[in-house]
Amino acid sequence: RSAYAARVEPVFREILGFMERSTEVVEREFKSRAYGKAIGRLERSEKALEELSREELAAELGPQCGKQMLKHIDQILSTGECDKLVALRQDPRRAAVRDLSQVWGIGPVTALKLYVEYDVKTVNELRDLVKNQPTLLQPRVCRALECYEDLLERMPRDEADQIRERAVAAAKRACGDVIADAAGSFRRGKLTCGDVDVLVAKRDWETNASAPRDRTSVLETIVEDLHAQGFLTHDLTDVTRKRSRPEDEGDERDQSFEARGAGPATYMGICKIRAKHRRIDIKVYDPAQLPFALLYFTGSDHFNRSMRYYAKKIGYSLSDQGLYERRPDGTKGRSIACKSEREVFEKLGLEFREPYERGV
Ligand code: DCP
Ligand code: MG
Ligand code: MN
Repeated sequence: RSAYAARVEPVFREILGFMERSTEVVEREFKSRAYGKAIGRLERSEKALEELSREELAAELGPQCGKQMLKHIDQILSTGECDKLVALRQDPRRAAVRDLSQVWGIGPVTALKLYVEYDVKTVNELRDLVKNQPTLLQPRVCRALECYEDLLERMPRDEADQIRERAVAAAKRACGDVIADAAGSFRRGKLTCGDVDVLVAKRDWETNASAPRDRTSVLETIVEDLHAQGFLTHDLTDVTRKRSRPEDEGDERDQSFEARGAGPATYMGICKIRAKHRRIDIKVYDPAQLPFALLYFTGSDHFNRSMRYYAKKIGYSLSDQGLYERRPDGTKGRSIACKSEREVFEKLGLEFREPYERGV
């Protein structure tokens, strides 16, 4: 790496880290998400970065490297620091946003609002406030807030394995001939997992494409079963439309439980195992989509991003639901069927990578 890139990158990464946790605050200082893009360009650059001049580095960063960013780069290069970043590290708004946005369902926008409008700086202060104003947060965010301490922890792998087994057993009870397994960090072989990501598809749908309501009803059966066992303790998605509340619309995350169009039925919730609350996600897909869903939900998200980027570069579009040819206008063209994850790599002309080789 060039001396320039080596000095600029860590500072950019810090700015980016701040952006991911506290967009609103940081955007006032740094105006845009350009730093994330800039790092992406540095990572993907095919140039020998050690040969680049300051101007060439700026060119390599692309159009997002405007006057402001160049000013920051110059300061970083001459002093190793960036004044705005120094100020940001001490900004009380940022500290509050960083703390509050660790609660599931609270994003930077809500966190900043809580700080500005209610002077809430910590999760404990938020709990006190919610006691007096129970409707301040959405019910599912209140539920997540109850388990806040547990959910901060990553779970050991053997515990994730037990959750996986419980969910797979429930899926088998729900529809017999079923394909069900854990994706995510568990499938990548990680020693700890933030949650367990379970993918389900009913085998006999292979010959008879599944309707959205079928995927929804299979998911409902699985979720009811796990509730009846006392395994699931809190829902973070509304399990039925009847229970969904109008004020839940326009949330920072998509909360729909029901399958929509060709998409999966999705459940997010909290289960209890060994006296700890743990996060579990369950998704029911059409089996034709399963190889793509498995690839997508195995991640890592960084691996996905680079694979999607590559697919796009060679004229395809890759998602959790399929691989498509890309028309010149950027819209999806013909869908390319794949029977396995391995086939998706093949169709893109890529060497297969085992899940444990797909990033941290
Ligand atoms: N994913 C993605 N882009 C996102 C979110 C998720 O590509 N914005 C994919 C890649 C992830 C997978 O979904 O690996 C599962 O998401 P998780 O958030 O559960 O991430 P992991 O399972 O990889 O890690 P963790 O152990 O923190 O759950
Ligand atoms: Mg996960
Ligand atoms: Mn997950």
